Amino acid sequence: MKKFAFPLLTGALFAAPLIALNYLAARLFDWPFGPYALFNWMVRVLPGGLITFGIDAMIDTLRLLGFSVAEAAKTAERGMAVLLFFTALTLSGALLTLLVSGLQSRPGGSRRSTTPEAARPAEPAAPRRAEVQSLSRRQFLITLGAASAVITVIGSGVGAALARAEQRRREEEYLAEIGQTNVQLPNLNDPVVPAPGTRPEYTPLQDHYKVFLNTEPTVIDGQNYRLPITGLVDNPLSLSLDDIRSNYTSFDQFVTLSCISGRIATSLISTTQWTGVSLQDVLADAGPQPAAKYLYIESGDGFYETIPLDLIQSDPRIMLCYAWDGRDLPVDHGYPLRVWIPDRYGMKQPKWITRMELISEDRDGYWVERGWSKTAQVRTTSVIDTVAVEAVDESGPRPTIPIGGIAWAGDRQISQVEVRVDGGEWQPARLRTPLSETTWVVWRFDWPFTAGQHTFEVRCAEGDGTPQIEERNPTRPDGATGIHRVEAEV
Ligand SMILES: Nc1nc2c(c(=O)[nH]1)N[C@H]1C(S)=C(S)[C@@H](COP(=O)(O)O)O[C@H]1N2
Ligand SMILES: [Mo]
Repeated sequence: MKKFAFPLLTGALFAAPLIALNYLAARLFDWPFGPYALFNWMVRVLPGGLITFGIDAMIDTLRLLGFSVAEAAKTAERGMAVLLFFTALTLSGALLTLLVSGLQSRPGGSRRSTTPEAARPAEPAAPRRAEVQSLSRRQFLITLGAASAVITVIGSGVGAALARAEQRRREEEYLAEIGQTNVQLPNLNDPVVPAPGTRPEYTPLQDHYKVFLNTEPTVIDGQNYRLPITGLVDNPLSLSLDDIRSNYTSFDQFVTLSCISGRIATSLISTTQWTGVSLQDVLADAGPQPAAKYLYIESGDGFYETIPLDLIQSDPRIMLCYAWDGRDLPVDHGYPLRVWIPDRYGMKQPKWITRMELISEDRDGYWVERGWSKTAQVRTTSVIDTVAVEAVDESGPRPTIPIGGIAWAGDRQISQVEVRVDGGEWQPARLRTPLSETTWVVWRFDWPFTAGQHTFEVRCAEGDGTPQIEERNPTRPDGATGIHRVEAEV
């Protein structure tokens, strides 16, 4: 056993800096990275059953260790590739060392000691051959170890710094792509970078979808604006825009809004930041009477809706909103005031509000009267935005094609997104930390691809694990359900 320690150590001390230098060169000059190349090649030539077994074993181990599989799988795969390559290099190095030292200690090498000079009495202080060898071996190992450590640390350190710089560049690119915003996005450092072609996570304001009854948006004069709050209240109010902005605590909320009339993968869905005050605070000032059970809201364009008072009083997030994306509400989106109710489709959320009245009897809203859902609760959905065939990613052990999109469950959050190719196994996608608990989640799946024509499907589960409804349902009356499917040629 001891016989192999020296060659193995020598092999390892050569292997580590070689891999580090290779990593650096891969970052600097786009060289292939040996560990990934080897891994990739093995995956291709080894029998499929063995690969599946290996991947399953890895996933089971990750689960056992309590890792999120989707997040950790790629890191584990990379680690395995490096370890494998390191082992292979170390063994090759050890073999080479054995061969070289074998050559040096061949009998021919020591025959000289039988020449006449050697017949002289041995100098007593001369160390025996084995000692010389172990001394110089130790010297050799120390020197090699030091050099190896220095090169490994510097090579992998600089390589990692370059990789981080690349990540930062991508972030900046991402910010440039989503356009100008006054708003600080909380998740710019998220490691899950959207697949190229994924819609912007934060919708540029001018691209936010628009829906209104009339042919033109309604224009309201904000300067002379007053919001009357009347009906079953002790203290009827008439609030100016300034009253609302300065007399109540305002807050911001990243919000995804969608129209109930959108089909699966609709473009009638967008995300921006909403600013306003809690509707329950404002109503408290009006002093609702015990008989008051509903809030009736009327808009400048003839639209109207009713919200149960107990819903408003139980959910402080329900917002009387005066700003989007850090500026006054755009005219198209309801200037000067609109309402936000979490987890409801847009049809329950009036824009261009002109008056509010507390009433005792329920009254159906504009679209409810026309056959749409009474509650209009958001139905969980997931969408494939892109199969980025032009963006093959060779930075990992196996070349992959990024697939990406969004998933949204109103305010119920998304715990899992899965992708399936050609009706095969459902595989977990990685989830980007969303802007808030009420926005869509951007997901990404790096697919180790095969060429040809393929079908891609996506499904998701809510925060508590409830799966999205896979069965197809039309938009009317409750909102569409079903699995989004796309075809792509790779
Ligand atoms: N006053 C008024 N509010 C309204 C509507 C409307 O036509 N008039 N449309 C509703 C519907 S159906 C939707 S989907 C959302 C759309 O809001 P957006 O145009 O700001 O995206 O507004 C809702 N609020
Ligand atoms: Mo809508």
